[in-house]
Amino acid sequence: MSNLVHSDTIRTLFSSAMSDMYRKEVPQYGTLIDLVRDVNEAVLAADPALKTRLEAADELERLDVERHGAIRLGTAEELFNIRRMFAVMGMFPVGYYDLSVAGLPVHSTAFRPVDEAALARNPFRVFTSLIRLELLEDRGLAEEAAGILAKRKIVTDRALELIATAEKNGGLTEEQAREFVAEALETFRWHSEATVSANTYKRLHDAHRLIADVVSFRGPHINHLTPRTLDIDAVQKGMPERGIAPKAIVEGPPRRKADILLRQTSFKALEEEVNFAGENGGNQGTHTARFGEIEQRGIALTPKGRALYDELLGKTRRAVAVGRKGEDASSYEAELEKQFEAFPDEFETLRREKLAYFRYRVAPGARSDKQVSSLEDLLGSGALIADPQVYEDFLPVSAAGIFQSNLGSDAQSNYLEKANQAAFEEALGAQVIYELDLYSKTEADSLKAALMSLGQTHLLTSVDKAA
Ligand code: OOG
Ligand code: NI
Repeated sequence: MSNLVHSDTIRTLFSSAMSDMYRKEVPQYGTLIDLVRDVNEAVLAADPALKTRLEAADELERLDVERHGAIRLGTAEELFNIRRMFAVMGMFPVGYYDLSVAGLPVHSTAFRPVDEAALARNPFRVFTSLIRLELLEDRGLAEEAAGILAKRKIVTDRALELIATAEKNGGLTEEQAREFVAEALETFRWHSEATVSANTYKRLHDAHRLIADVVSFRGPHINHLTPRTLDIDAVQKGMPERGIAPKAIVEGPPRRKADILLRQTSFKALEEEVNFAGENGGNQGTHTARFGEIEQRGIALTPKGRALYDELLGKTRRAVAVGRKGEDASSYEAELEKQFEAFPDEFETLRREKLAYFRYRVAPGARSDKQVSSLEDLLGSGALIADPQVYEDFLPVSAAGIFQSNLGSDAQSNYLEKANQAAFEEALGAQVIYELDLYSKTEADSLKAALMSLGQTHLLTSVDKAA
């Protein structure tokens, strides 16, 4: 059918509808968006070279619409249907994140676009966690929670019909797409009516706040929507001036010249009124679920680069632990800076040492003259350009820090891991994509295309040729 709209269009309709809804539900989100826009404009004005680089790499346009959100699901069936829903929007499960390492009874993936054109149009991502009732010690409570979850339906009947239509026809018409987006929004809306009594809520909450958040409501309310900033330290500093109190530390690597991976910080947004179910019309209480977050994205790292990152972060966390109330935040930051002196801070060095992923392109107007003897010659002469590839994914230790801080503590803790990717994929009904495969393929493909157009294919190694 030729009258089908592109999945990128559906994703953009959806992310902008989500943003409008979240702005209404969580007023501080609007304040944050304004602050981030101001900071990004100031950064670009002060750094024309950065602006030119982002423009040339096709990255500037997406910045304004770039958001990620997060949801927490209760059952395998929910995860299965959410995967099908996101597929209609061109979003696929990338990565497996085991958060049991931080004492959280969840494991997660991120639904996001995977191909380069789709990422450039709108890289909307949703960090999606599945609760793991099997990790609860209180088996009776785990069973009760499973019983409550079994009764709810988080995707509307009409949305399920439209998902089936999209699966059958390979997409949706414009009219169907609009209806689908409106129906999909229903899944992520906040519900102030709890499905459980105040007493049950308390027992779930005592077992783990996350369990109460997932089990007590009709649906998996979107719990934050995060804009991307070009200077997270400026936003962190600007937040208190606009009445927002951020968490104690910025998660991820320290501030650097050559940004790597992902830096994130968050704040508690709302304590919301909840009506609990029960006789006599139930009773009132409060629940904190929704928060705000910002992120700054840097270059994606190769396995070698990632191993170095993990090592330096591990050393930092073993040396200084930030306390529940953010104690020792400044010694943590000092330690982090010190440890990361061992991580090269020039894109050029990151590339030469194969610590990070790049995307190659031919410089405008560059011609292919005689054959050169190395890639370095082409880069040196300016005929070939290596742009950093943005890290499009998440970091488990950082995600755990964001979870913890919004569950009411800045304390850092390190537990034994209980990863179970097979069980996660069984629930998902699909395998997750290994994120690093995407970056390495982009790098190899772009290099091959650039060398072909420069007539320098003799420089391709056998590995590149096979890509
Ligand atoms: C998700 C927390 C993780 C991130 O950006 O790493 C996260 C959640 O609290 O549900 O948002
Ligand atoms: Ni987040």
